[in-house]
Parts: sequence; structure tokens; C-alpha cells
Amino acid sequence: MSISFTPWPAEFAACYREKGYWIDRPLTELIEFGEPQHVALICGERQFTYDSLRQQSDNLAANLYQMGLRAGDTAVVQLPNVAEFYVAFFALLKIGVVPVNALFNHNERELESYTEQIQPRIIIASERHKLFRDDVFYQRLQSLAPALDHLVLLESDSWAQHNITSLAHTIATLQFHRFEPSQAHEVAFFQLSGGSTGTPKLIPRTHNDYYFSIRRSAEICELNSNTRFLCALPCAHNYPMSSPGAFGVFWAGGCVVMAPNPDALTCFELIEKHQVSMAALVPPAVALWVQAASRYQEQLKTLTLMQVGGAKLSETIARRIPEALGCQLQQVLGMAEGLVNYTRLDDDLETIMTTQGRPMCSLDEVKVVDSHGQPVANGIAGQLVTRGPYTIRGYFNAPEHNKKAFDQDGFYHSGDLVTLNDQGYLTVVGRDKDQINRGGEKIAAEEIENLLLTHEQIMHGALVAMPDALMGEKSCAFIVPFNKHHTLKGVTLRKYLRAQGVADYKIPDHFEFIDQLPLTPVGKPNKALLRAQISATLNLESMTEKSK
Ligand code: J2J
Repeated sequence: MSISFTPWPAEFAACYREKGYWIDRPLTELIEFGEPQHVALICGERQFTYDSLRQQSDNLAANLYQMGLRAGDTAVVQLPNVAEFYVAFFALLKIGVVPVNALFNHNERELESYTEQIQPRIIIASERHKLFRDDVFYQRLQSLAPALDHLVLLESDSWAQHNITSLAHTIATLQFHRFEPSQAHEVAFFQLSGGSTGTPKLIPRTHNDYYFSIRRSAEICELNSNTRFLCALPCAHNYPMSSPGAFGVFWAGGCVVMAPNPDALTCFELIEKHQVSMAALVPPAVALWVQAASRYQEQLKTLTLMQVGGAKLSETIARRIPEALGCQLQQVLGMAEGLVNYTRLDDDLETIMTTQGRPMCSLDEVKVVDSHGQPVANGIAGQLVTRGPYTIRGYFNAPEHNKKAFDQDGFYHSGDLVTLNDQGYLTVVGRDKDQINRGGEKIAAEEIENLLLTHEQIMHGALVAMPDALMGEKSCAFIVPFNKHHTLKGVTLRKYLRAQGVADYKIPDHFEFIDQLPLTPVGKPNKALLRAQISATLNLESMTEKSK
């Protein structure tokens, strides 16, 4: 059975096919073109040729099939930045199993939510994550998804054997099977939404739409078999996966070098050791690279392209990148829902430094609209709304939310406030969604507010962004306790949230205790005011700090 999703209207689908954007081929094809003996993937001391990447994902696919997994089944995968992430992804798709790839820093709550939503038959995870050091959490997931009957763990058999399969062992065991991925117009896998609601939304991506977005991205970034891409961001994120990311590099027959994290010195060593030519980072990481680079220029000699996206890059840092890192900058404004914008490699310097690029395809329809949905003039800020050949028409199983996030014409309302210039380039100027962008990591305010409200001493809670020199934004929770003589403290609330099993990056960086929440005329928490308030407090603090 295939996964249900909101399809593109037939006339749009026909047009995307006619243009050659949708080619009705499965995503598994991405690893089929590389030269057999060319290195596709480097992970620590291990190197995988295209031949071995294909063979290992074949083995795993056949073994998963033997274990009883079938087309239309779903999987929750949570792996760190390791080669097995890709092996597992292609293996699952080869037999038509539809995965959602959780981020490695996701925790109980996120994994439970994905499990409830997609009802997986298999979890592929790693004992390096505290949740999978024993089988307590797996059993909890089983209680949420009755069909869940397989746990496959990355680091073989370190604990109780029953029903647990070792990923390494399964990959290495030769098996033959004829593969049948799902149809190209069907859902291939789920991507994760940054979200602005209480429950994390899932994004159904079809083979056709995702494959197009990867091919077009690879073209724009001029990838070829000599490209050596450093995957330093979490490999499951849409950006290092597809813009053009590891998948674009596989399609072009190049090589992906895995980094455990974006730490500058770790990455510089990898760049030198493996002659990396291109990397993708978020703004806080690139700022640290720029700071550290002066003493390591020798190591960065092979780097020619640095992509920056996920959050707004300050113009000051942007301008320092070419000289500090000795390479070209490319800005990327993307979203897991679809639309990706790039500055082009041959754009003039001003465009590269001051915009977040333009859509990658001529059939990306992009409008900048005011609060009534009316297009505004170029140069005026408004909300970015879009539809196109690789932008979804609806979240998975979320009819109510879809009514708000998509309009009647199928445009996705991104919640990003942007300006459009006469050349069609977008500049992000703000946000009209209840989300905090913590250096590229997205936090849905409502999710954390709902959790805070379960605390017996809390009457109201509002999570807002506060400025931060390195991260761009951090999160601040304004708390109204029931009792004026409350005993609440930041540290206890942090502990409380951690105990609820929420990912660490979502835990508020700062707490402010107040008597009442300021309200807007319609009676909602006035978050603009709260943001202004916390900015003013921080300013004052930094001024007193300086004057000491
Ligand atoms: C400002 N805000 C940005 C940018 C994303 C490529 C690159 C990034 C993502 C991503 C992605 C921004 N300047 N350059 O999926 O394929 C904010 C916007 C956007 C949201 C999407 C890709 N680049 N953003 O970040 O789904 O608010 O995807 O709507 O995680 O990040 O977040 P996400």
C-alpha cells in the first residue's frame, strides 16, 4: 500500500513531466551512476567505492526483505553522521519502505511523535544515542506502534540479543533479491518540518519531486565526479542531503566526506586530508570557521565553495568568507517543504553578499504577499509563498494545519518575511511564524509552550527569540507562575523539560518570570513586545557589563 499525500493537480504534474523535471525514476538511481571503483563515501578510516555502496545497500535491502519488510511499510531511522545512514536510506527505498530520518539530537518526544504518526515496522538506530542503550525505549515505541517488530542497531550486538539485528552484520551479509522501489510519483520518504505547531509535522517527498530538486541543485552548483563534499551538518537534514548535499554529489559521481560535526578544527583536518572542495554550513558554524581559519589556511587550499544557509547570514560575516576561507560563498535559502534558492556561482559579489539567492527553477512560482495575500511591490517586505515542481502541497496527515499552511491555489505559506529585487533575488528580513531559528535549528514555540504548561506552577508561558551574537537567535521563555511567591528557577524548568524527553536544542536558553503576559488587541500573547523586552534587557545587561 502506498502512503497517502496531497498530490499535485494533474495539469501541474503533466507540465513538470513535459519539461523533463519529473522523470519517473526512483531516488535509488542516485547512486547508480558513479564509476564502480571511484570513492563515493569516506567515513573515518573507512572508504566506500560506488561499487561497495551499491552492494552494501543491496545486501541490506535483501536482508530487510528477508526479515519481512515490504513495500508500503515505514521506518524510523536515527543515525549519527555515519556512512550507514546512506546505506540504510537506499536499502529501504530499494524495497519500497518509506523512512523518516530523525535528527541524531532528537529525543523521546520527537521519536515518539514520528512513531505515532507513521506507525513504523522497523527502527534503525544507534547505541551511541542514550535512548537505545537498552530496550526500554524501543518497547515504549512498540506500545505506540503495534506493527513495530524490528530494531536494527548500528553498533552490533552489545546488549540483549532478542529481536535486535546488527546493522553492520546485515549490511555485510550477501543476499540477492529483485528490488522494487515505490512508484516515482509516490512518497519515497518523509522529511522533517521545522514547524510552528505543537506536534512536529512530516513532509512527504516523492521520488519525482526530490530527484528533480537534487539534479537541479547539482547543476547549479556545478558538481562533477571531482567534487569532494564535506557533510558536517546533521546528515538527515534536508540541506546537506539535497541542496545539493550528499545526494547531489552521489548523482554527480563525486565523493562525500563525513564529519562528525561542524567543529572548525575537526573539519579543517578532514578538508586537508581528503582534499575537500565544497562544504555546507549554517551561519554560526561558518562564523567560527572564519575566526579560526587564519592559522589554518594551508589546510583549506582545496576548498572552492562554501555554502551557507538554514538561517540568515549577516552581511559582515558574508563579506569575510571569501578571504578568510579562500573560497567562494554561495547563499542558500531552502526549506524541507521544497523551494530552494541559490545565489549563482557567476553572480556579482553584491548579489552574493546581500541576498539569499533566487529559486532554482523557472517553474518555481514565488510571490511576496501582504497580510491579505496581495502581492507587494519589489523591495517591500512580505511573506514568501510558493508552489512548484518540488514544493509539497500538504503535510502528512494534517488536514487542519494544511488549511492554514497552504492556500486554495496550492501555494505554501512559508512564514518567511522577504523582499524580492528586480532580478528575482530574495532577501530574508524576518519571520511571520511562531518559530525560533537557533542558528539553523528550528524550534516550534507552541511545542515548548505546551510542555511548560504541564508544569503545576505555570499559568502561562510564551517562547520567543532573543538576539545572540553567535547563534543569531536563542530562545527565551517568559513564564507567568500561578503564585507570585513561586519557587521556579530556570535550572529547575530546564530539568523539567529535559525529563519530558525534548531535544536539547529546544530547551529555552533563558527564562524570564513575569506577572502577566502582554496581549495583542485580539487577546493573544504579544510576542513582538516580549521580543523587544528581552532584547532591551540584554542590551542593558551588555551595556552595564561594558561599563564595569
Ligand atoms: C534565512 N533563513 C533561512 C537563509 C533557511 C537548504 C538550506 C536550508 C534549508 C533549511 C533547507 C535560510 N536565510 N539562507 O531545507 O534544502 C529558514 C527559513 C526557512 C526555514 C526552513 C535546504 N535558509 N532559512 O533550513 O526546513 O525560515 O530547511 O523557511 O530546516 O529556514 O528550514 P528547514
